[in-house]
Amino acid sequence: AAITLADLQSDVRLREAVNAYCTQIVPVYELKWRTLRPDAHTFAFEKADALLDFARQNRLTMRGHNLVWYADLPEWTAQIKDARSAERALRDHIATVVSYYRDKLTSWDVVNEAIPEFPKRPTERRDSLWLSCLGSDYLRMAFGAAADADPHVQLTLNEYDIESVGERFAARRAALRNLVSDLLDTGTPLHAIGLQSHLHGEIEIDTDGLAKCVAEFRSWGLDVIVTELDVDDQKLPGPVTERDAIVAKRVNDVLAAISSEATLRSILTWGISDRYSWINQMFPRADGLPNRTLPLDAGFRPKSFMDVIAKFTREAV
Ligand code: 9MR
Repeated sequence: AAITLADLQSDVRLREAVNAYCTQIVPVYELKWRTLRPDAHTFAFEKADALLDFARQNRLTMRGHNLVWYADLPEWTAQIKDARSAERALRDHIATVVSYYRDKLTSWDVVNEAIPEFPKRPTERRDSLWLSCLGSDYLRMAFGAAADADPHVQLTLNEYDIESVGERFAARRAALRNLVSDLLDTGTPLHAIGLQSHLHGEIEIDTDGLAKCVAEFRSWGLDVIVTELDVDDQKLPGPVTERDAIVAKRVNDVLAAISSEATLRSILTWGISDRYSWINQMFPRADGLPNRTLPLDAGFRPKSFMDVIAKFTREAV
């Protein structure tokens, strides 16, 4: 599960739940630029280190999220305006952070969310500081720098809204496919595709489209992992039994589609308890009922979401 240090420190039930159910954690904030980089010269590893200590004390592994993203950059990065300073900042960040955690993390989201929200063409890349200063070369540069700094860690390209039925999702799959094939054609050290799987309760999973996409990535030698699973239930019916059943079905469908074509070696949910979910702030329900988006409810009781995860993790063993 993804966790934040603040929640972990303030709630013993969260610590217990992570210990009871998880084998792996990922920091929500603590490895992002905004936390790690108060200024251009400083690396503030304390919070991420505290999470790594927690992981090690409890025999959990930790993955890294993320090295390059269009969002959540500290204000000082607005001073980066040209190719030279962008390349210097990017290389400095990746070399320092990845070598600091060398052999300590299992996997890194090297680039997060690199395709546009609504791609008009598969060749389109998402607008960012990095794209505007460096063009799409920034992707190759980032993966290369990460591989130099830790030759053993799994290097991942992480993307959302790949999983569901509809034109936009199909266009996003096509754009992801284009980007991945581009990276591999140019010899980029890319090892895995992270499917975030922030699922939309009211939209079916495109099991065929997703399975095809996963099969293709596998045929190119890539692993496919689930990195941020949860289900936005904002638009689902209120009654809890009905709502939980739809949420569990979405989770089942996405995991079934992926594992029909790949061995799912890693499933991370974006939080573990409904008490701590970004969906509560971003997509609250109009009827005022609490969201039910994660494997445990707000009282840390397991829901059918957890049974589905258990089924797939058993199958993987
Ligand atoms: O859930 C995270 C939220 O609390 C943060 O404010 C936000 C910005 O750092 O990031 C959210 O996590 C996102 C993740 O980093 C990338 N994929 C989408 C996640 C949900 O928005």
